[in-house]
Amino acid sequence: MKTICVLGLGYIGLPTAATLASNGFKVIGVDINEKIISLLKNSEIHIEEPHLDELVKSIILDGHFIPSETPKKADVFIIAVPTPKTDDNSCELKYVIQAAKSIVPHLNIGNTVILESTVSPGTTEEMIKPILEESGLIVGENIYLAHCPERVLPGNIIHEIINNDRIIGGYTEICAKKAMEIYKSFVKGNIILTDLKTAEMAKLVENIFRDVNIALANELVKICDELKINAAEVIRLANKHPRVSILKPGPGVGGHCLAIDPYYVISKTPETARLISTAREINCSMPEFIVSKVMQLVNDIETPKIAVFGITYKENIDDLRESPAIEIVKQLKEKGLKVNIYDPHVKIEVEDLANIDTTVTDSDMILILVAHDEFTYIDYKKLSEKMRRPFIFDVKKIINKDEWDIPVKYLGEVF
Ligand code: SAJ
Repeated sequence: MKTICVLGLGYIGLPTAATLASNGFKVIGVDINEKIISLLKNSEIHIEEPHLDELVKSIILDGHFIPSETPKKADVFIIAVPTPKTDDNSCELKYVIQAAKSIVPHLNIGNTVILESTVSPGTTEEMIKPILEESGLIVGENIYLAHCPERVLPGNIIHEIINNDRIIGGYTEICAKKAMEIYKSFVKGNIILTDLKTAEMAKLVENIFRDVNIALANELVKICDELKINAAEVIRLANKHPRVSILKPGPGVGGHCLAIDPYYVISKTPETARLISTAREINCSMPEFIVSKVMQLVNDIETPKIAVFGITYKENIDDLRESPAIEIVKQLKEKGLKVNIYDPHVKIEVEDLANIDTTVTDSDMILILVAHDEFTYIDYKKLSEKMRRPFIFDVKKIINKDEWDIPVKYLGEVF
């Protein structure tokens, strides 16, 4: 049985480790965060992701998954640590470098090292290869190096990790093939081999595509607002064309991928990446736009009280990274509004976000910023009886306004 050491047990590393362990590998799951390791030793996990907890419980029980604070000898090393954005908008490599250095003492002839973390084009060869070669082994000759970018959608990771196509970039063709041997044990989609830089760039481009297209939808909302046209209806009608598919406008773009990855291309080619850069600006301006609409809706109230529904960066997860809802709450508070938040997915010790009644009581507006499933099951009529002035601003368009005898506005409507 091959041993795989997975470094980084976050949103990508843990599901990857769990999937490998349930597909016949012995997996050593490494994380520098002691809390994560001690939770795992008790068969508990630190993130919310559908079906992940059952999977982790079963692999710990059958002995295929061993949580550890340090790397151990293995046949394959997979690095899946965060690559956040630095203050100057380039790719922070310190965790990747730290992870690569930590495996050097454990490397042996024949080992394969795979980087899954998202990085700027050129990083795997320029930064990771020299670190691995500090072991005295030579990449492409007696150890193998590949980049296999993750492409799973948070909230649907366990399904996508198996069913999505995978791109594998190798330092050499043999490096790519060595990495493919691992992924083909569980990937049902196609596995496409290429070189390192192309794989790095393809990953970034996937998220750029989405960010740019969301920016178009968001800009249309602003344009239609100026022209007094219903943007939601315009998008619905335009999408009836067989080759048009405009994405959904919203409060902005959050998460650790779409809101960050474009900068890794912009920082490398700032003069050229103009569309990508403008898309970022448009998406980053959406919280301010939403706040201006809220202000317009409550301008007749002295100290408006807003009940914000949803603070995560998107629906049905607990991830707060780069969440536009956080920025909206901050800006509303700066304008002197009272804001309470209801989010059944988030547990913050200092604030109770799980109490819908306290959030809504005496409020003047329910502001829906995230499309959590729970928000579609609520009896809004009953809930509105607790409000000072019943009104819903549904930015994500998740409730049916005809169902409730309360004023409801959607983002994109004329108001
Ligand atoms: N959003 C909109 N309008 C839309 C779609 C999304 O405003 O029509 C917003 C969401 O509310 C959220 C943000 O965009 O704030 C990002 O959400 P998402 O669901 O589009 O994507 P992520 O960031 O959760 O995951 C993306 C995925 N990439 C693509 O779909 C191209 C995922 O497959 C990647 O693995 C992930 O980035 C990553 O880690 O790179």
